[in-house]
Amino acid sequence: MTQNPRLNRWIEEIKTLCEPDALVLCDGSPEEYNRMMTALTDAGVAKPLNPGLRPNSYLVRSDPADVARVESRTFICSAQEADAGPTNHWADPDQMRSTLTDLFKGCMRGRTMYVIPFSMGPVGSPIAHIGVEISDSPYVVASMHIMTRVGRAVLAELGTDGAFVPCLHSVGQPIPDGATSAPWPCNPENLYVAHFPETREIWSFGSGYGGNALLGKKCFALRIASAMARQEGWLAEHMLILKLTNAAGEYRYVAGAFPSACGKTNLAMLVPSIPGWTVETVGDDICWMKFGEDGQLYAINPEAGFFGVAPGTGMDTNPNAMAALHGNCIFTNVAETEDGDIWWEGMTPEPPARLTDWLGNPWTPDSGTPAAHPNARFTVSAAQCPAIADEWEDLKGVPISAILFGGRRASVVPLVNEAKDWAQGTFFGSIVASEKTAAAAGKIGELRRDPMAMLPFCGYNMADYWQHWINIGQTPGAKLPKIFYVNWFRKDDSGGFVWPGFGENARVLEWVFERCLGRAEAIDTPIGRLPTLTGINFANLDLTDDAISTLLKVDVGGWLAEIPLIEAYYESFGEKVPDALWEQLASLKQRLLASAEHSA
Ligand code: GTP
Ligand code: SPV
Ligand code: MN
Repeated sequence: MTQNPRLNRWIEEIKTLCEPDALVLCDGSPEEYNRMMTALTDAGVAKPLNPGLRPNSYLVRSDPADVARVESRTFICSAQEADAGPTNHWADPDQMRSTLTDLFKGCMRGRTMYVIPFSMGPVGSPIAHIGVEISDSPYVVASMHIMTRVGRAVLAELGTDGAFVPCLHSVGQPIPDGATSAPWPCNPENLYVAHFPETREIWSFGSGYGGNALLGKKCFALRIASAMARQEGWLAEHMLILKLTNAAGEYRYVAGAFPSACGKTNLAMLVPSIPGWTVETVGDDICWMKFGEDGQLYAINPEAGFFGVAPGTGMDTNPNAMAALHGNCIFTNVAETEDGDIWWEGMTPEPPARLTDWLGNPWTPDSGTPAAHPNARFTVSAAQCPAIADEWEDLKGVPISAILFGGRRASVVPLVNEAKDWAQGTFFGSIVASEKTAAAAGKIGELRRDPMAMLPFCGYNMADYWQHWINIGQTPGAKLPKIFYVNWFRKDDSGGFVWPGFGENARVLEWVFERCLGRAEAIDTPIGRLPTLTGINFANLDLTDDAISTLLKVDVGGWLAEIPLIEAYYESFGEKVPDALWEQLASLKQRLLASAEHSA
């Protein structure tokens, strides 16, 4: 059915295993997208929104048991358990294959099997890679249309012998003879999101939502790609990519890793509060970087759309996202207004008087429950974002000058801290901790280490990944980006955010930019290089001197209290932790102790 014999054999094999009623090779056309949305509407799971308010857009309500990534059911199936490492769930590849083969047997009965050829990255880019997802979910097909490049151009690029990552997906709910499908079929009791990094395969069963089901995203572009990148000497990261231009027209590209629901989309689309400066978007979630001939790291956004957190997105926080959402969108698990439009917490300052909530129940501001699920998401083509950079689909990628690491930290971590070199920057990335969000199932607010924002997404042993970062820094001829550790989420004693965030983050970006061009001052401190108290433009911000000193202070006691926690964390990885990181930790401790003694 295609020109690629390996692909044809795989399609035949899966068809025999899953026993679908019909098979469709997806062409990525608008007609195909419309067929999917019509099927979802007929099934009662999608609802067309008011075309006068939100043209060609749909509200989808998932099963309430299928609303986020499920990390506890996500597996790395490497031959050796040590290659998955202590932060991943490991399963023996043969055993997992046998478990999954049993589950997939006949799982598409009564359904159509869609074969979705997709490119992660602009078709033909030397940084891009191809995958093929087989899925029995029309929601997945439609979402993949928006989130990736699907169709004939991809098959042409694949040719007769091109490489692709096979991504097998089923919602895991065959339809018995004569019965009709559940509106949102899923099988949470038998959920598996399984990765085979050595053979570069993905098998996902039982969920239709987000990262569990759109396999090009976290499964391929991060877990499998990170393992590919290690072998091939490049980086696959959970990072936004933005283009920052100053009032004089000088520009630089910045990448930034923040854990799920910690501000990547917002930073990528930021409207700077500093006159004359602009931010343009290259990517909002994933970044693939390879060395160019000039020794710089060139980045592409492997995705073609945004699957963004809806709650908190409003005209005051992210007007570019709001403008992008004018039409042609899928909204999942948001609330519905009386006139057939959408709403979520933070979209407007005042909630509407009456809504239908994400579960389909009547809702008023007194209901005491969220109207939209906290992990409600919008799916929209990147091209619709008014801030999208002209070069976002450049085949050669964009050269990265700075990398930011960050997370939600109520205390200790200052607003911005520059690493003196790549090794210290890698150390910064390795110790990132963040409060858990609704993007994954589980307890919200708990502080956990999330190195490089890759904790749930690294397809191999995290300590080997750190070594890979160290190795990248030792590449001969490399012109490496500067690395910064930022924190927008510092809280005061009453629990409010000290830093206004959002558009005001441009003030930190300005300092980063000037540091990259060698024009801003920094002070060497025990924890890294910090701006001087006047190094960041805090004008017209309404920040007290107290707040500024909280944001920029070196909390020696707080850091000293972290040291044993970091030591214990590193120890949990055993021998594999790079010596370079242990050295970073030891010298940090020494500098902190010296500083504590000095001020005592
Ligand atoms: P994923 O798509 O899950 O990877 O998330 P993301 O990193 O793209 O997160 P996103 O930008 O969607 O932000 C998630 C939440 O954080 C939203 O509710 C935002 O309103 C909030 N947020 C983003 N930036 C800031 C900021 O600078 N300050 C504060 N206080 N909140 C922010
Ligand atoms: C994340 O959780 O980091 C996301 C959403 O970007 S999902 O695609 O569900 O992984
Ligand atoms: Mn993400």
